[in-house]
Amino acid sequence: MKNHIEIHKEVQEALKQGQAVVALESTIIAHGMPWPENMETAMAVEKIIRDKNAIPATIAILDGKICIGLKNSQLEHVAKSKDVLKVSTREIAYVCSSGKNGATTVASSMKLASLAGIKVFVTGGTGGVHRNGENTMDVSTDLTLMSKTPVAVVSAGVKSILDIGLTLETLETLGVPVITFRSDYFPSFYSSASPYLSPLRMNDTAEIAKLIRTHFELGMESSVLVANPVPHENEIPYDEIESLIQTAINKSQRNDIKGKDITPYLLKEIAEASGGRSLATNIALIKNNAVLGADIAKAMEF
Ligand code: PSU
Ligand code: MN
Repeated sequence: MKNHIEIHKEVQEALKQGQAVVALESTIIAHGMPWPENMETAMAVEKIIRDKNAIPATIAILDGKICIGLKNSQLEHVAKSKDVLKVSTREIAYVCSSGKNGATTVASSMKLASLAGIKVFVTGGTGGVHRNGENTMDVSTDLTLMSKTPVAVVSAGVKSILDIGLTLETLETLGVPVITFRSDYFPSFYSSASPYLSPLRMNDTAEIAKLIRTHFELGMESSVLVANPVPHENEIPYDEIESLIQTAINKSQRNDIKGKDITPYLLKEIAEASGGRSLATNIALIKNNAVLGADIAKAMEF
């Protein structure tokens, strides 16, 4: 396995010392946001984590090598180049064996973070069960990996391009604890709430860190999902974003967009239709998640 993975020196050192490390995905950079906002955000998120005295480890595959922790030049390649494939778990071996470049999703980042020994992972939003998923069977591998990867995930919930209710049901089936930070309702990415109650609510990071620690000490194989509502001042009200989402889904069906292309397609359509407003919200919530993720990772140090 060592032949395929390169852990950045700083990340390696932190893991050895038991210092807090926060893993980050790269699909959000390569396929979730446009240049140059993607690069600026990726760097800002790393800085937020460093300022909290934790070490960021952005994950990507470059020239077939799995990189845990990126140099700025590598980050820039992921953000700028057109040759960076979207890599979920099933594409990892292909991209490695063919020496290609890939940006990792929540699923593949979790898997690789776990191989490196990292316990906390921060993203914007996770994948889930798509609307009409009970017929199309479009269910993100993110959920499968959450069922069998002991890495905590901090996200702003799931977008309503997904079926939030079915996603929460599936997380229950898969045995994944779901905690919402300081809210009774599970957040819906652009909005701080959704119509769905969160299975658990916790108000402080030490309490969350203790639950995660206990979950892993008991040998549970699943993840813990920590949902962090976008700050009120940055949110887009549920009803407002809903019509844009519906228009984007209809357009994706007319254009016969399928499989792994659906999520990036919808994100791009919604960003354009909202005149960049959804992008600003996206950036704000990722930063907000980085703060919480770093706080949790720090609280797990001791
Ligand atoms: N949701 C977002 N932004 C994203 C993604 C999801 O709000 O950028 C990305 C993440 O990398 C996630 C992936 O893991 O999309 C899920 O893709 P799919 O639905 O094809 O499994
Ligand atoms: Mn899918």
